Amino acid sequence: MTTLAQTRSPAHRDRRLDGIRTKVLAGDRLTLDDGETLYSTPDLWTVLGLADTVRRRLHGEAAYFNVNRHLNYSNICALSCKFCEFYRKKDDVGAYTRDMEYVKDEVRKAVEAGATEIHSVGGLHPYLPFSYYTDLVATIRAEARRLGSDLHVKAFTAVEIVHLAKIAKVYKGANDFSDAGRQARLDGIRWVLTELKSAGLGSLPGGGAEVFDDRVHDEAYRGKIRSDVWLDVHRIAHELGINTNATILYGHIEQRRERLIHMDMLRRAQDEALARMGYGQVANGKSQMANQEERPITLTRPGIPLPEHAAFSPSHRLTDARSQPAGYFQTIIPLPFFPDGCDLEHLPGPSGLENYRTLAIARLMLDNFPHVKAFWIMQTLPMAQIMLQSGADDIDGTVVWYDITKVGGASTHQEVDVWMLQKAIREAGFEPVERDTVYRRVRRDSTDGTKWSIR
Ligand code: V47
Repeated sequence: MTTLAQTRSPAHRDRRLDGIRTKVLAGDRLTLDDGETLYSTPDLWTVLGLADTVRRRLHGEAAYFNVNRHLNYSNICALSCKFCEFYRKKDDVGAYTRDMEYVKDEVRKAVEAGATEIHSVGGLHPYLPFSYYTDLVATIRAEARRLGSDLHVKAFTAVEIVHLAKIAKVYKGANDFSDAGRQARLDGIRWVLTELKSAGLGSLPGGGAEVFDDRVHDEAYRGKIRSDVWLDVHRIAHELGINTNATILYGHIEQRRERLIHMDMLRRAQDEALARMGYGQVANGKSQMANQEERPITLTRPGIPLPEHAAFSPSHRLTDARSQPAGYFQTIIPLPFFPDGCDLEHLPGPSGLENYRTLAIARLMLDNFPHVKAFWIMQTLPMAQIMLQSGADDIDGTVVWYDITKVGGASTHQEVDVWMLQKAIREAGFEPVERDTVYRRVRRDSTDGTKWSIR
């Protein structure tokens, strides 16, 4: 199989990438300036090829997908983010809030389709009580079990979690900027996550991060939580043993440097999460973390177990693994901005080449994220195939209904079956591996493909 890396045009070879190549091959962390070079070089093939090298080192020939369904419980939102086409106000045409009968019906369809995951997010509904959200999670889990299956519930972005803390009246001290005020808010977030976990929440999706920059925040999504709070929610989730994902929404009013800073903030947060899992003690018992600034925790060096293996397989246990389960960021999902129908509709959105480049740079910069997802719904399946050759190892799942962005402004019904996902992955030169939400391999029953177990 010829990879993109091998088809690089020598005419565009950029010597500025030589030092970056050396670092990538050694598994050393790239700087923000390296990231700028990766963005500015005309030698795109080398950028994609380097990301492919890292991706193959971590995952070999494997490319992951899952069987999932999205369930948007309500599109009513107190916010009015300029990039968002999804939200409605309470009395708008098309506003909806799903009741538990609707939810049960969706669970039945998911189980009949053999799904392993429900991905559920919604707007910041101003009136639903906190019990609605615990009911939602508990109903999904209970109904799936009643039907003889199980569904992992990946639900609620960090933005929703903070909203729920306000709804539950546990987000105290919103205007108190002292340490005590901050601690009160953190306690509220912890309470919400603990309640949701008890109800059956399995993990947090990566949405709501947008771009970690105050200027961009104030111009495009004022009213949303800022980066520090988004990172607090994910850190607390990790402390509670809940895995999470992260996104970056790019190609609107942000600068490339701001994307790189966003990536850097995420990898620092992941350094902390991995340290909590016991990373830093893995290599010959020597700490990788002697000085965090100098020795960040990277997963791209040879011999470092991926967190999912460290978490689930006794043979990969970290020498210093804590007795409490610790969560971490599983995957980064670069989301290209779709202008259709939102307040920033006049912007062009990112080009195809910018999409490839940003995904590859995410793979190179986020050296401690095990996975990079090319979300095929937004990237398109043909582009996701090339992204598998340039940094991505995951293309997400069967999805069925996706309401947040509408490709071409039209139908929200986007479904591929497992066979099509597998075919797309094979065509791209990889071995399709069905995973569950936390990246364990799924085994399908040979006589009834809707039945599954974890290998
Ligand atoms: O947070 C909203 C983005 C996100 C637009 O965790 C837009 O596995 C582009 O987070 N153009 C929600 N993007 C989707 C999301 C996600 C998707 C797939 C998998 C996972 C995961 C998470 O969608 C929002 C926002 O950043 N979004 N509007 C738009 N016009």
